[in-house]
Amino acid sequence: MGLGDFFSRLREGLARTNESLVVRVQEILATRTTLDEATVTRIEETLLTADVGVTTTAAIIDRLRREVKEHGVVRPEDTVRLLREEIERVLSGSASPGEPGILPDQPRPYVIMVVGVNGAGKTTTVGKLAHVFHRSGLSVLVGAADTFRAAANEQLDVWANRAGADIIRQSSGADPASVVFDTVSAAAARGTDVVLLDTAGRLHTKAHLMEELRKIRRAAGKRLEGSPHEVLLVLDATTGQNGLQQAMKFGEAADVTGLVLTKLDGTAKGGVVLAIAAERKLPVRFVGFGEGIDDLQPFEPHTFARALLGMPAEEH
Ligand SMILES: Nc1nc2c(ncn2[C@@H]2O[C@H](COP(=O)(O)OP(=O)(O)OP(=O)(O)O)[C@@H](O)[C@H]2O)c(=O)[nH]1
Ligand SMILES: [Mg+2]
Repeated sequence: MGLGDFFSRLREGLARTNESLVVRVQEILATRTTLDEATVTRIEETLLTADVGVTTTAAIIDRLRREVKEHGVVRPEDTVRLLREEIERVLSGSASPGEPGILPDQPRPYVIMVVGVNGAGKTTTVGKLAHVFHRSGLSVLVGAADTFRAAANEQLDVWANRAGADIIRQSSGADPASVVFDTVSAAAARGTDVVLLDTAGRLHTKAHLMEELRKIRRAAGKRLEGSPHEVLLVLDATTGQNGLQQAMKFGEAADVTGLVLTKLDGTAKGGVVLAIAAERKLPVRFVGFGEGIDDLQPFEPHTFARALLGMPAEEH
């Protein structure tokens, strides 16, 4: 797939949010010639409905009011431009520096552990990530450290196969820390570039499950000092703001280094990305927007903003 195709897929994935957000704002503006107070209030409601969040909505609305005050009349097309600028500004605060997908100067093997609540999309994300790395010419080893669910191994096997990655697994019920140790050992022995560790879904309110996660983490560090180099928290965007807040608590309990937002295609509330970005607690590393292997991309604020707003890909 070329870059243009990737952009189209992202934009397609974000179509429902675009409809609930940008298209609605455009509809509101279509019948007006100036931006009056009633219109600003309707735009505010639209942003809140798309789960953009109170902080970000307030920032956007403040900006609109300031423009009206300073320049008197604000034309509808300028409103959409202001909206885009504000969205980009908020998103760029949450991007991680560098090129997230490619990892040129990182230690080898580069170990990434994937965590999150039940059903968030962890295993799917591991499969898609394996594909992203494999596609960029890196060797990938996947560790099946979800030994809790009986079918977990088979599901991960299918994804590893699709992505062209090898997998290390033990029987279901085995100690996940031991799978992690085995996987990192095998990767070190084989000279593998990237290790992806899938873990079982869990709730942060269950202390023993959080302790297990720390133990899994230590097992990687014991075999390879400094690893895991990243712990990615997978968040299901369809759970809306409250769900995400809960899951963020998980992040605090588990030494998470970055976020993956999944299922952005399944929701009209993709504005949650803005809400999460505004908090600036953890960088958004990847976004998932479908069940296919190509439906994951490194998070890049400018591109994401354009896709969210339904704009065409930029010409280079
Ligand atoms: N539409 C859509 N579905 C997704 C996406 N990511 C994952 N899913 C679906 O969400 C469901 C759960 O995904 P899994 O990857 O199994 O989630 P998990 O976090 O590994 O689940 P547990 O291991 O049981 O905690 C599956 O049906 C996936 O196909 C996405 O970006 N978009
Ligand atoms: Mg899973």
